[in-house]
Amino acid sequence: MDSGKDTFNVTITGGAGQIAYSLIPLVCSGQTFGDKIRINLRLLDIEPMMKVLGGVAMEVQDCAFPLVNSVEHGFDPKEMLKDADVAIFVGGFPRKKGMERKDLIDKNVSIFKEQGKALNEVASSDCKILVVANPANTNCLVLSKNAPNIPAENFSALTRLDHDRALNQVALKTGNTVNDVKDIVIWGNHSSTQYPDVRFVKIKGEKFDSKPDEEFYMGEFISTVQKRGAAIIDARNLSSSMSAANAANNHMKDWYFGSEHIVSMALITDGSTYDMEKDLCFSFPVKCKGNFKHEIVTGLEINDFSQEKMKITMTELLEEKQLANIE
Ligand code: NAX
Repeated sequence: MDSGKDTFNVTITGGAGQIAYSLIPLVCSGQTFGDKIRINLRLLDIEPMMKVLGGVAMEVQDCAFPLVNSVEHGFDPKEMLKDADVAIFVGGFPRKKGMERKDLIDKNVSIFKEQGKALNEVASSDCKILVVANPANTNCLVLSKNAPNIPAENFSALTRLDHDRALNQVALKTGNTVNDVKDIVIWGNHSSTQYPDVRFVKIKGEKFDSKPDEEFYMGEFISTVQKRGAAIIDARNLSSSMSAANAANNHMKDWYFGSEHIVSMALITDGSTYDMEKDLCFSFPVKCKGNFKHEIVTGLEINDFSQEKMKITMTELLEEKQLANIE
C-alpha cells in the first residue's frame, strides 16, 4: 500500500487506560499499518494520569519496537494532536453508577468539543480518525462538527467489535470457523439498539441461508450481540479491552490496506444512503479500498424487519444528537 508517506504521526487518547494498553503494541509492532510505516506515537490522557501515562511511554521504549521513531506523552490535546496523521480517540468520561445518559453525553461532549477544536487547529488536514470512547457515534459526530477543516469522510467510530462479535456468533451457530463467515453488517449505533444483520452473510463463499433458523437470527442472535459488552463486564468486572483493541486494529488495518469483504464502520451520514438522516454517525456496511478510502455498500435490500430495526437505532442517535445539542 503506497500512502505516499513512510511515517505516520499516530495519536492515541486515553493512553493510560486498558484498551490503549492492548492497542499500543498492535500499532507499534506493525500489525496495524504494516512493516513499512514508521510510527511517531503520541499518547494523550488527563493530567492526573501523567505518572501512569509516563510509565506506559517507558514500556513502549522498552519494547524497542523497530518501527517506532519516537514516543511522547502529555495532557494538552494541542500538543499531542500536532500534525497527527491518525488519531484514535479511546479516552473519555466513563459511565458511573447512577449516571443518566444525558450526564454521560454532557461530560463527553465537552471533552470531544475541546479535542475536536484542537484536531482542527493542529492535526494534519487529512488526519484519519477513529473514535472508540463511548458514546462512540455521538462523540465522533461532536468531533467532526468541531473540526470542519478535516473532511467528514475522515471520521469514523468503532462498530467493528460488534461486527466481529456477530461473525463469531454465526460461526458458533453454524459450526464453522470465524474465518469462514463473511459479510455480516452492523447497522446504527454502538449500543444496545444496534442491528446486527445476517441477510448478506456468506459462509465459505456461498450465500448463507438463515431461513431454517430465522427465529434465532431475528431474536436471540441480535440480542446476544447487542448485549455482549454487558456480558463481558458481568464476567470480567471490567469492560472489553483485548477485543476492543483488536477491533480498533482491524478497523484501521482494513481502512488502510483495503477489505475484500464487507466491514462495519460508523460514518458521518450525508443523507444519500438507506434513507438515513443527514449528519448522524451511523454504522454501515463498508468496503475499504485501501489508502484510507472507503465506500458504503449501497443497494442492499431493506425488508420491513430491517427497516424497523434501523429506525430504532437511528432514532436513538437522533436523541443523542439532541442531548448533545448538535445543530
Ligand atoms: P479506561 O477507563 O481503562 O481508560 C480510559 C482512559 O481515558 C483513562 O486513562 C482516562 O484517564 C482517559 N481519559 C478520560 N478523559 C480523558 C480526556 N479528556 N482526554 C484523554 N484521556 C481521557 O477505559 P477503557 O476500558 O480503555 O475504555 C475506553 C473507552 O472505550 C470507554 O469510553 C469505553 O466505554 C469505550 N469502549 C468502546 C467500545 C466500542 O466498541 N466502541 C468497546 C469497548 C469499550 O467499552
